[in-house]
Amino acid sequence: SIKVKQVDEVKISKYILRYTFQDWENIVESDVVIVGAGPSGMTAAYYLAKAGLKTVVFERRLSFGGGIGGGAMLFHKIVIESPADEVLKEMNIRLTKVEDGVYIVDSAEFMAKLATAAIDAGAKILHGVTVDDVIFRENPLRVAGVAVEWTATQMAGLHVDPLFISAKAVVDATGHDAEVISVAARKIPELNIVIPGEKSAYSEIAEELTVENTGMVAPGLYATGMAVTEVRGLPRMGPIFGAMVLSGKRVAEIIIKDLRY
Ligand code: 48F
Repeated sequence: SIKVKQVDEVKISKYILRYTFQDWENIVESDVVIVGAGPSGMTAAYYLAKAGLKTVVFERRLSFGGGIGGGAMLFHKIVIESPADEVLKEMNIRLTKVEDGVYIVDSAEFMAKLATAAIDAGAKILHGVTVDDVIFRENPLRVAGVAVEWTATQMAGLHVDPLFISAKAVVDATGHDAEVISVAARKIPELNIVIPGEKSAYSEIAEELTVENTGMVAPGLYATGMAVTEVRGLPRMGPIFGAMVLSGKRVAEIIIKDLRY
């Protein structure tokens, strides 16, 4: 018979609490906070962590991948175009070539391996946590971190104050709603952030425009992925994901440069 190590309930609880709080104490002072574990956020996390930056991803849900899992109308294939295939190949994600520079990928493999790549590079991904505000500082005016709350607390509508996490860079990778940039625009008018909102689909041009417009929105605050289309008034592109990956890579490169890392 298999001898299974016996661990009592008290020990189980103590180990979980001890190591959880060790992580949280470390995370409260991060280099980079990424909000959202979708394709753009996890790609950014991969490159930032790989460069040695202390990177944490807060994800509202209990899953990885954001819009990857839903694919297009729940179909489990996603289109990727060059040069994003190079990033996926680096993560051992298998691609099927459908024409020159155009590939098909399985959504489950894309989600799982992208998350694995980010975690293996050293990024911390925490689930069930919602970012509902930012921290700011004056002289110079900048975003200096985020406020976090349990998603469950928010859903229950309980009156609970958040915890604060400091960061040298905050990345809005929340997708179509650009939630973090929206709250900063509303609550810190001095940042002069104007959000025109996303346009209807025009896939051919939307991909490149999204990557090109990726970057800083205000000091300390960056946009990647569909948050870029919302904040810059660009068209959407639907279930082609090359720009999400390339935008994640680009925001990481910009932050690495800005932090002179
Ligand atoms: O929506 P999502 O996948 O964003 P993305 O990286 O990619 C967009 C594509 O999936 C697709 C598309 C491409 O053509 O149109 O929509 O821009 O991932 C965003 C993640 O952020 C989480 C959300 O649950 C999702 O997993 N999220 C959103 N708001 C918050 C958040 C928040 N306030 N706090 C924490 N997580």
